[in-house]
Amino acid sequence: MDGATLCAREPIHIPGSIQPHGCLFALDGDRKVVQASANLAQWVGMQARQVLGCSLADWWPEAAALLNSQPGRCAEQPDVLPNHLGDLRAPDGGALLAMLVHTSGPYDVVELELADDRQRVLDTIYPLARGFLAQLQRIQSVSAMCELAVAEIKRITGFGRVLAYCFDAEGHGSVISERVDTGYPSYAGLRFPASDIPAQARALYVRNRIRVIHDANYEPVPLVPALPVGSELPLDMSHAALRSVSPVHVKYMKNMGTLASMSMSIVINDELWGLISCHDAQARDVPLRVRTACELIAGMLSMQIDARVQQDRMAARYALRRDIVEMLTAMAERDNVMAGLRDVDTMFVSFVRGDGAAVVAGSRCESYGHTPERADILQFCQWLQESGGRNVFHSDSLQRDVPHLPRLADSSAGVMAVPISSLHAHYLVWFRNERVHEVNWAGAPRDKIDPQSGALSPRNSFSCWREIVSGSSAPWDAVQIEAARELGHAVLGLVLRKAEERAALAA
Ligand code: BLA
Repeated sequence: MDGATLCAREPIHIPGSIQPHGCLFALDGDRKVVQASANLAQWVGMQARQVLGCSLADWWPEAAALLNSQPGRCAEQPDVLPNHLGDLRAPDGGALLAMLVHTSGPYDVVELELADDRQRVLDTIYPLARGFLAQLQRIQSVSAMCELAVAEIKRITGFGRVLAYCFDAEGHGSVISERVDTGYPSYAGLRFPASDIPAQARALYVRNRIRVIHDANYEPVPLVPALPVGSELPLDMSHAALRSVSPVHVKYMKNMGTLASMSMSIVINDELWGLISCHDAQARDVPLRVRTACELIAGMLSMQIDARVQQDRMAARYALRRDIVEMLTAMAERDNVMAGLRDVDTMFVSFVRGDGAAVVAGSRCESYGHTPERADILQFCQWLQESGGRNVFHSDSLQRDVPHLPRLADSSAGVMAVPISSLHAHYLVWFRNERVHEVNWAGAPRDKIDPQSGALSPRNSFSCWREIVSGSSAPWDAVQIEAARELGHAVLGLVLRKAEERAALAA
């Protein structure tokens, strides 16, 4: 099993414990306590064992009233994310506590932490959200949007390092903006390997969009009893704000010199596009109002990035369609596809950002720009035809994906081919040159196996480790692949129509 699979097996949603900066209890459908954190007494003056099996209304009527006062909370539409219902004093009259509630399976999960001053909440969050949104809307580029969000979050949280990073197709994350205090190493421009955040954690962060760890040296507080009363399954804590975090990740933080962290998800189209990550060398509290403000900022940022990405994609699609129409017109004016493309050869090559392109019809091949030898292109198309693929074929590494035709990779690194006949080996083919580039990793991205446990452990160093990537071209993006497919279909239609016209004339 590889390291990433191993990491993805850790059931981080059922740690059976919480971080100690608050307390938690779970209620069944009758509002009776079925499980509580062992530190309950410290927060509400009652031992976990004392309240188990008791109805909330009996031991803490104010909390039961607050829970009932929420018109939005109903069985049909449960709140799966912690919702701040309000503030109240503990039954023993202690500190003012903020009560957050969410639904997990058959349970209502109540979390309590120190409340914020209400007036400060109104004074800070609303002007901040309004100001941030106004500034955000004036910005065009995604990186400038991230810059703004990072600066704003740094200002309101005071974390020593705040950065935004976005994931690539393989799940590696590159730091696109960063603000750091002096004394912190900078991670700007570095790439963090996908294995730093295993798959189950990514899936969780799409739903649960903010996570805080006050102190990486914390002692987890167990839930009592280990399973909710009357259940054989552990409490699913996916959405609990106080959920105890994976020990592997705690080790990672410490290796990074981070004692406190907060991260917010940037979610686009239900996918984790990136994260804003905050670090501090010292343990620190993050009050509820600050968390809420940061969550809002990350939400607004996600929406604005989404809008920008969609607009860019539309513009790219529009430009490609314009080229398709022009190339089809040229082909329609000529007797055949080859002659038509000859008239628009520059556009044909640059259409999907190729360095060269070829049109192949059986044993004939015409090529433009930088391509392999024609004989090698023909051999490649023969292979495509024999392997029966009627779809777009694309690769950013010929040496990896087409190793049995090594002469292709000698002159080009990437290829995309689309069939233009349903019977014969007729193809449009684009080639891309090799792109040698440097990747600056935040520490060598090698799996590190713990010799004792056999488990993968986080790396110790995050300083720049340079890799020279060769043997591949720039990747073909989804809009380009789609456009090639469209052009292929349209040419196929055109060829058929011309054949029909010829048949009609001959008849
Ligand atoms: C979780 N790893 C995470 C999280 C981040 C990172 C942000 C989310 C938890 C949080 O909000 O703090 C990684 N942190 C980063 C990165 C940066 C950063 C990339 O600040 C960039 C600046 N981690 C490993 C290995 C494993 C691993 C080898 O390095 C697996 C064995 C696991 N990471 C791991 C797990 C979690 C995690 C299990 C989930 C933690 C949890 O939510 O319980």
